[in-house]
Amino acid sequence: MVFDVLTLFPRMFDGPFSESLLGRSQKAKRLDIRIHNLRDWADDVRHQKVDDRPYGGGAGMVIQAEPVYRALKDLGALKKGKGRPWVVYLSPQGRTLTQGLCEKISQRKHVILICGHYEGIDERVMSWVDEEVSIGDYVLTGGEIPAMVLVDAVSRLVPGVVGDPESVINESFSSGLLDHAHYTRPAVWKGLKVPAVLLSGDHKGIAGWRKAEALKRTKLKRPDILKKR
Ligand code: 4HQ
Repeated sequence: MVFDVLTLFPRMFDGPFSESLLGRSQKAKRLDIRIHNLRDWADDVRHQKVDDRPYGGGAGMVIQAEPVYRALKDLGALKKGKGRPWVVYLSPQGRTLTQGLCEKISQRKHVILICGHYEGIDERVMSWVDEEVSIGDYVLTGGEIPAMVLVDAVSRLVPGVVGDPESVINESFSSGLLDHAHYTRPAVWKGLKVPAVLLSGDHKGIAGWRKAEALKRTKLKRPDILKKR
């Protein structure tokens, strides 16, 4: 899967994408995450200015339409038909990112993410945007962290990124329930015991306990999820 990220702050992505599963999967060519500096498409190559004051006045700056348009054009988003990348703009006005939406996006081969900063981008580029996505109802300083969240959650659904496909299947939300509790050695820690069934080797018993546990937790912590199901 290919992600092209358009941002004014490319260095913000250095850490999160170079470590762990995402780092490894890029080396293994399962993922190609390309970070682009929007300033490379600036009108004014010398000063690389890509923002300006908002028409009508008010606080902050607005990212101009032209650099975003040029970037989208170079990345193949303006052509029509199959093979055209899916263009996502991260903003609080978007559809809330859920596991379901991540699954839908993970079906795409090529996704372009536009990270807004300051007050956002000139509304006129919205005609090239396929989908606006929000990571939740709070205001961030820019779309970079939302883009990282989306790339992370979508990437782990790409075959091979998570080594054992079982861990993707048994995950919170995939089943419509929260995950069950987990324990590891030692079997007794500060007097606290691991539930006996998990040490029993009884696979049916363990599966039953986990299912019941997941249901109990979901009822207790996220009754809203159960209602939706
Ligand atoms: N921002 N989910 C404002 C967000 C956000 C969110 C990104 C701040 C866009 C212009 N994006 N910029 N929440 O708060 O996606």
